[in-house]
Amino acid sequence: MRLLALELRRVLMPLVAPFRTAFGVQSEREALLVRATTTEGHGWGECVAQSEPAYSSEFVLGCELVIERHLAPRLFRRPRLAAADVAGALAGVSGHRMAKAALEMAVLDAELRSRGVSLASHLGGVRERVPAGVSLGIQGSVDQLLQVVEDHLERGYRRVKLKIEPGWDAEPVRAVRERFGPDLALQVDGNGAYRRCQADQLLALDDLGLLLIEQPFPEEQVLAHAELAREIRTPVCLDESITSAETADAALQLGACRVVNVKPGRVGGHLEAVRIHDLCQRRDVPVWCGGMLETGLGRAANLALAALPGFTLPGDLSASRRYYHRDVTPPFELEDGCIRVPDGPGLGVEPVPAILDEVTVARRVLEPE
Ligand code: OSB
Ligand code: MG
Repeated sequence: MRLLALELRRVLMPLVAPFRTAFGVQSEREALLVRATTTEGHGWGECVAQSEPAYSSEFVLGCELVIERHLAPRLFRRPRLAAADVAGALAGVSGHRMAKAALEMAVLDAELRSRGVSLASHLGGVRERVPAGVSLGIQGSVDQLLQVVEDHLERGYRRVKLKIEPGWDAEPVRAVRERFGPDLALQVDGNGAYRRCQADQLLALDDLGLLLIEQPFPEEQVLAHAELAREIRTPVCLDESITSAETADAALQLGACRVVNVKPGRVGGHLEAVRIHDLCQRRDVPVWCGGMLETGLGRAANLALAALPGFTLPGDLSASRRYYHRDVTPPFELEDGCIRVPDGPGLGVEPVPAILDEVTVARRVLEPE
């Protein structure tokens, strides 16, 4: 097929509650949605970059610019384009994986819709429903945290992830463990906020029965994670540091992690995410699907990925209402602590036009020269 146009929509959606991590507080989600028009029909992509380059170096306006100036022209130039060619066509641009992933997702959706194949079956999914985990931000007090955890357990979430930072770690996490008991599937995420010399604060978490500790040190400190992994019994999991199948392979060889958080946007797309799944499966390394507060479009694509057999831990895949009062797609809901994997062609979901228009703050259409 041939790419005829790319529509970029910047959307702004209020979050149900502010989300605080070690790198900042967010009360709304700014996101970039991409609609690809091709000779075979259209498809949707979502860019997971946030407003600020804090979680990673990419950010929404930067993604718009790199798509317009550097990525879109490379795709328009191709007389024939399949989703499997997108990464290669964009390889001359270094980095910018979240922007690239959004384009690949849109082309892949278009291709699969036209063939009547669901993304889950295309990627190799084997599950119809996946267990839902919830990622809970840093709270104002331990009491508030206990309340928020309780609310989500009542809704049926199967696993809880707590955001931590120096000063908000052993005490709140211990309080949650004591209140909800040893059977609660509990893990923590440091978002790179710890220095190597603060390893003692991480070791203080080691007797709390955590499933894993996610990315305590900054993105580039892979060796620091390998050193910690030798000192701590709790499995170390990497998020920010895993930017490709290549870096995942290296991190595993270095012993920097025993579990991998796979986020398609961070690694340049769903096809690269499947390669990470495959290499981890060959080594018996559990993977789980991370989240970036996606709208229903990105959520649909993440659910498809999480349906693969190596995703043996619950992901940061929550119901739409955990994030948004009104999602751009029909809302994803919890059913007995699980979310159903869409089985329609492509993503299996589409934005509701009226809602999409309401949350759109900027829109432009890119076309071949
Ligand atoms: O580190 O996993 C993270 C959200 C935005 C940026 C980074 C992260 C997160 C989350 C939320 O933890 C996951 C979700 O529910 O989408
Ligand atoms: Mg994380």
